[in-house]
Amino acid sequence: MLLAAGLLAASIMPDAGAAESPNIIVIMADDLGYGDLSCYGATELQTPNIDRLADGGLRFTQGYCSASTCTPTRFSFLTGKYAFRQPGAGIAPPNATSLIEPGTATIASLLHDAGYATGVVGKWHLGLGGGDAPDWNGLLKPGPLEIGFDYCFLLPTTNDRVPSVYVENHRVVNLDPNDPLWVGNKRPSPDHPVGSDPEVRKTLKMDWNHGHNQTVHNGIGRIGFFTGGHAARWRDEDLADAWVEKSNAWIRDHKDEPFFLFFASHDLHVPRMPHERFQGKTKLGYRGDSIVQLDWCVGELTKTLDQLGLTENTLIVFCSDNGPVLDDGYQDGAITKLGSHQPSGIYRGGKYSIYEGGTRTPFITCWPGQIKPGTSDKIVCTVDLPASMAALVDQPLPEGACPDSFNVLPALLGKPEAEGRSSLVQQPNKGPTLALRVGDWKVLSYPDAKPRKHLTYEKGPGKYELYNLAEDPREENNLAESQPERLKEMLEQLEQIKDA
Ligand code: NG6
Ligand code: CA
Repeated sequence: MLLAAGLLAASIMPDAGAAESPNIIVIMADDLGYGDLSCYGATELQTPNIDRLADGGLRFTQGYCSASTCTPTRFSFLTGKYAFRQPGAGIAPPNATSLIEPGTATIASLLHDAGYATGVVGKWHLGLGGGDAPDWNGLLKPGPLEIGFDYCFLLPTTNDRVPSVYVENHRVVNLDPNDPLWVGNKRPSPDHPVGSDPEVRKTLKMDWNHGHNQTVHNGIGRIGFFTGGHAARWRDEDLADAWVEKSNAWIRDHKDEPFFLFFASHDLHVPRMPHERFQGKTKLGYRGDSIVQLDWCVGELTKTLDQLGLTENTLIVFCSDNGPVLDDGYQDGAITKLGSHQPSGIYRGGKYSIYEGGTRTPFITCWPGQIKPGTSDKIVCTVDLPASMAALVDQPLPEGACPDSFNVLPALLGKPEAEGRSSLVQQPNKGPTLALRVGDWKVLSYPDAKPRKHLTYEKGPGKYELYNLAEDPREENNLAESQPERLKEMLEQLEQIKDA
């Protein structure tokens, strides 16, 4: 199967006469579910800028991210390798070091080798630096710059994990050497403000529900402890503005050469604390307001492309890193204000889940003049972007690179002859639980399922579940017992992929 993907890469190119070396922007949302956008059926809020991409491009109904949490999806999106193959590719903790080895072929290195300027702005969450922990006061190396990006401006971990600072290229931005930054696992002093302290808790701007009771910064408890670095600290409310400002400046700097921008929004990951101007914009509380903020970001990027005359020569891919979650540890009204909104659309499960809601997420491609507007039911996944973008720019994949990335470029461009992926492995946060989708069928395998308390890491009635997604898109009718032959066949295929 991998071989077949390689052959496809060589044989199917976009139309001759298509703009050569188009700019490429991948916009990845955080925790955005299938039903969270008005172009995917949401009625309780409006996302006009993202809808415009969908109206002018291709809206996928079977577009996936490869895992139902962040780090594994981002790992796979960059490397074209399923995260279950990579030890330590679960949700990265605050002091995680670089997960992707320098020299690994990534979507960025492939495009860089094809002559592109390459930048990443926003959430990283793939570890920084080497050794035991990132050198927060020194050089944060290796990182994006060692795997193909020329420029980075980052939220190093997540917005709920410390440290709450920006990183630009190899350094924390605005760090005062007289106020060094310390990040660790233990409360650094008895008077250090932590969310678990009942007195401190009374003063919080947003209270926590579970976890998120360690260092308090900007009135919000976080995961992990940090001190120092005061001049370098951001406000949650300003993150989206920072991503837009840095991205637009970088696009302007590179307007005369082909560029690849990975715009990695933190929206709508917890703590959902959108800028004051978006607070209260929806009836759905800060979760809805964060979606509107994300939509604003998309509008600002497309406005810049328009101003620079780059719209026709830019392919935009819009996607998410995992499905939706309502209570992810803060009391932000996501549940109480939900009303009739359906974050996963009709699908079962969401973030952390192996069911469709965990990984079937909004997926839109837009390239005016090249992609005929419409919808597509082809199966495509974020893990396919390295091989597909390499094919777009005619950049050969090095031997063994991006092993799980299929060239689905024709599907991404809506070509009539296009086929999507023939199979797809879906992953919750960590293995060994995995699902395999082949055609309309999906098998779920739980070799050592350990249901966890607050996570929707559901365990099926048995060790295996089998669904026909065409007939049963909500995964309610487990056919594992009634279709033993098919179950066996698909489990064997999953084992083959795991061993490949
Ligand atoms: C969990 C956090 C959750 C979120 C998630 C990572 C708690 C209780 N839960 O451990 O809030 O941060 O990790 O999300 O702390 S992800 O989208 O980056 O994968
Ligand atoms: Ca996420």
